[in-house]
Amino acid sequence: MHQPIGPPFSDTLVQRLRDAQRVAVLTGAGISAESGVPTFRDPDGLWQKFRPEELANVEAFLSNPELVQGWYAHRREIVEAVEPNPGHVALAELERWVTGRGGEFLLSTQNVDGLHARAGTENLVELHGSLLRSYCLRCGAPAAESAGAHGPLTCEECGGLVRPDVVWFGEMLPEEAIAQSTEAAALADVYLSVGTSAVVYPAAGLPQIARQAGAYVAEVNPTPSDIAPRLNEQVRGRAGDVLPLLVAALPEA
Ligand code: BJW
Ligand code: ZN
Repeated sequence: MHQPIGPPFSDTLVQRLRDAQRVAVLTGAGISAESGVPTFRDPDGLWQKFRPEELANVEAFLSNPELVQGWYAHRREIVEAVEPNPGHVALAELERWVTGRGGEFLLSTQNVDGLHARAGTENLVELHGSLLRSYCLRCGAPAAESAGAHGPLTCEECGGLVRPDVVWFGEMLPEEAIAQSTEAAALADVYLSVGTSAVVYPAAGLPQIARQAGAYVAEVNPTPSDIAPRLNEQVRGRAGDVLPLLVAALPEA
């Protein structure tokens, strides 16, 4: 018996995209997995080796700043050594397709790796900050990394501890970033949730806001996320495989 091999997504999703005026996307660590950036919660993820409570909150940082700075320096080296993958590139193409037809597009990412910008996405919101920036905990001055320092990195201006410009547990997301993302979710005709386990809020609330406001919401993930049952469609597959197929299924702008 031969099963016809079709695309992993429905005709409905393609049709909704064709008709959409506003498209918004949420991404998580899974979209960068195929570039070689480890996710957090998968079996080979970052948190199998390091416990989040030791590293991803401000108390952990204050009790062992060198350990936490070292962990982020290590992750920065990883992201600087990798390239965006076909999933990132397809989302940049999707933006050009939507805006080329006069529509609106926003990509809200939980990732701190800078790969969406490198792939060419323009209307981009970084909900959890960026690994590529640091600032002084005491005076707020942006800090340049100084390699080979002994002891924890400190601010050149005031001697305060230098921390990565990321959002840890218990910290507020950048106000403008969450406001813009919430508005785009509420107005979207189609919303894609890509490569996230959807356990961390408020980001995980965005696809649900979109659904409640009437968008067609699809998830792209090889395994169902926490919120999958609440969405319209689950596209099972890797972002780097599925998203280029989805963009190829759209008519020329
Ligand atoms: C693939 C793939 C492939 C693999 N293709 N897919 C409401 C209810 C309950 C709790 C809260 C709530 N509101 C707030 C909270 C508290 C807390 C929270 O959410 N806790 C929950 C865990 C219970 N939230 C916060 O504290 C947030 N702040 C806040 O709300 O402020 C207001 C406030 C303050 C005080 C009290 C109360 C409210 C801040 C959250 C900050 C999260 N920060 C981190 C670390 C960033 C820095 C760093 O990078 O180190 O962000 S945690 C970590 O998780 C990181 C990620 O962005 C985030 C999400 O993870 P993500 O991206 O989903 O990755 P994974 O690994 O979980 O999943 C990967 C997925 O990819 C999997 O599904 C795979 O299957 C899939 N996949 N290969 C497609 N090829
Ligand atoms: Zn300072």
